[in-house]
Amino acid sequence: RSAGTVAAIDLGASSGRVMLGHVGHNELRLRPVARFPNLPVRTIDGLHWDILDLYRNVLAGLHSAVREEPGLRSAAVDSWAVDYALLSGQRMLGNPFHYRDERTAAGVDATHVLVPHAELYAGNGLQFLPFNTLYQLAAERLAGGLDGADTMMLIPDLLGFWLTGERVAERTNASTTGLLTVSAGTGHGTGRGTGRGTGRGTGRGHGSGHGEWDETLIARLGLPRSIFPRLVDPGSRIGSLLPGVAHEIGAVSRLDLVAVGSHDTASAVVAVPMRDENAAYISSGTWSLVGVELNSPVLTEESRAANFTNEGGVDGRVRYLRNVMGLWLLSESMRSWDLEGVAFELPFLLAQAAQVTGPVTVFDVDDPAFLAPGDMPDRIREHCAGHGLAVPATPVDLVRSIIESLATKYASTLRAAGELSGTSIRTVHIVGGGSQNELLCQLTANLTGLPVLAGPVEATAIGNVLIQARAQGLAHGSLEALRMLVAQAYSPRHYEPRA
Ligand code: ADP
Ligand code: LRH
Repeated sequence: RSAGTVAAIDLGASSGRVMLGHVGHNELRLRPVARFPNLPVRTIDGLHWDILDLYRNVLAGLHSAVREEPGLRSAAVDSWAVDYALLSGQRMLGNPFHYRDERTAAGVDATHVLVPHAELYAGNGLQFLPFNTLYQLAAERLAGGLDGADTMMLIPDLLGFWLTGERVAERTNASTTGLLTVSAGTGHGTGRGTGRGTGRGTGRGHGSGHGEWDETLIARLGLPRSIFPRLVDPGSRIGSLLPGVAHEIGAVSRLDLVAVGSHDTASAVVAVPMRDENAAYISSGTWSLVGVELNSPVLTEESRAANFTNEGGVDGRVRYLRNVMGLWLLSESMRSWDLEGVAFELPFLLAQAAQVTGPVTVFDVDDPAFLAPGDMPDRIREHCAGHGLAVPATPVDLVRSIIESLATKYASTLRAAGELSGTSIRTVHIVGGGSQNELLCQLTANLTGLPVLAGPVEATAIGNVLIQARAQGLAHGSLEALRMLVAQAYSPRHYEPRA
C-alpha cells in the first residue's frame, strides 16, 4: 500500500489554515504550513468577508505546501457554510456578505410569505437560521443584486473556481443553502435507520439524504435556476490547477483539486473518532454544532419545533444537529475588551474562570440578540438584566457565565438530539478549537452526566485530508474505517462527569 501527502485548505470563521496531511497504512499526520486570521470588513453597504485576503493567503499557503512537499497528490478547500459570491462570467459581482450581516431579515419575511417554514422544513430539513442561503438570496433579489448574475458559488466552490476554472457546487455545503431536496429514504420513523456503518463498504456516493437542486422550490422563490452549478460529491475530482495558479504557487507537476466535505462541519464530523452509534459530537469553534450522525433525516414536526437541522454529510450521512451560539460569545467579548484597551490572554481568562466558586449566572446563549457583531459584554449583561438574572460583574465572571451557559446548552441540545432521533447517547466527543477548553469540556461532562472525549483540535482539516486521501487511494473504506485512523493518531483527552 502506498503513502502520500495532500493539502487541506480549511477556512474557519475566525482563522484559516493550510495543512499538509500525510496518509498511509495506519498512518495519519498533519502539520500546518500556513495560518492566518479571517478578519471581516464592514463597508457602507454591510459586513463582508475579505475574500481576496483569504485567497491570497490560500495561494501563499499552497506555495509553502508545494515547497515542503513537491510530490503533493491533491488539495481541497472547506469553509464555513451558507455564504456565496455571485458571478457574471468570470467576474465576481461584489464582495461576499458575511452571514452576520443584518440584511437577511427582509429575506426571511419575503421567503416565508411565499413558502412557510413548515413546508420548507418538509422539503429541505434545515433548521431556521436567518442567514441560510435561501434567505440571503431573497434579500439579494429584493435589492436587485441577482440582476446580471449567471452563477452563485458557495465560498469553497468560489475558491475552487479561481484555482481550477471549474464551476461546481459541492453537495454537503449546498445542503446548507436550503435549496436541496432531502428525503427520508427508507421511511423509518426516526433517522436512526438500520445498520449504520454496515452497508457502506466503499463509502462512495450519496445516499437517501440529500438529492438535487429543488427546482420547484427555486421557481416558487423566484430565483433563477441557471445560477446554481452542477452538484458534486465529496471524493470527486474537480479539476487541475489552472496553469497561472500552478505557476504562482510553484507547482512543478499537475496538481488536482478534489471535492471533500466542503462544509467545514461536514469535514469535522468525518474526523470525530466515534466508535459506535451511541456517540454524539460537538464541533466547537466560533459556532458549536451539537448533534449525532444519522443515515436518514428526521423531518417530524417535533424536530422542526426544536429547530434541529438535517445537513448533508459525507457518504450520504445526515448531520442531525443544532447550531449553538458557540465560542463567538467569548471571542467577541474579548474583541470588545481589546477595543477598550484591556487585552486579556485567553488561557489567563479561562484559568481565572475555572477558579470561580460563587454562584454563576446561566443565560440562554442562543438569544438572537447575540448573533451580530458588536459590544458582546454589554449585550450579555442586558440580556441577564432583562431576564431577571444576576448580572456578571467582572470579565472573569462573564467568561465563567459564558462557558457554563454554553455547557448547559450543550447538555439540553444533546438530550433533545437523542430523543428526537431515537439515539441513546453514551459518549460525547468535542472537537475543534473549543476541545482545548478544559473548563468547557469538564462542565459538559458534569452537566450531561456522560464521559467527554476531547479532540482532535484540527478535526476539520483532518476530515478534509481523509476524504482526499481516500480519493487518491491512500486510505480505504467507510467513515468508520477512517475514524479508526483518527482514533489511533490522536488519542482524545477523557473527562469523566463529576458531581
Ligand atoms: P473556527 O473554525 O470557527 O474558526 P476553531 O475551531 O479554530 O474555530 O476554534 C476557535 C476557538 O477555539 C476560539 O474562539 C477559542 O475559544 C478556542 N481556542 C483556541 N485556542 C484555545 C486554547 N489554547 N485554549 C482554549 N480554547 C482555545
Ligand atoms: C461553522 C459553520 C456552521 C454554519 C455556520 C455558518 O463554521 O459552517 O456549520 O451553520 O458556520
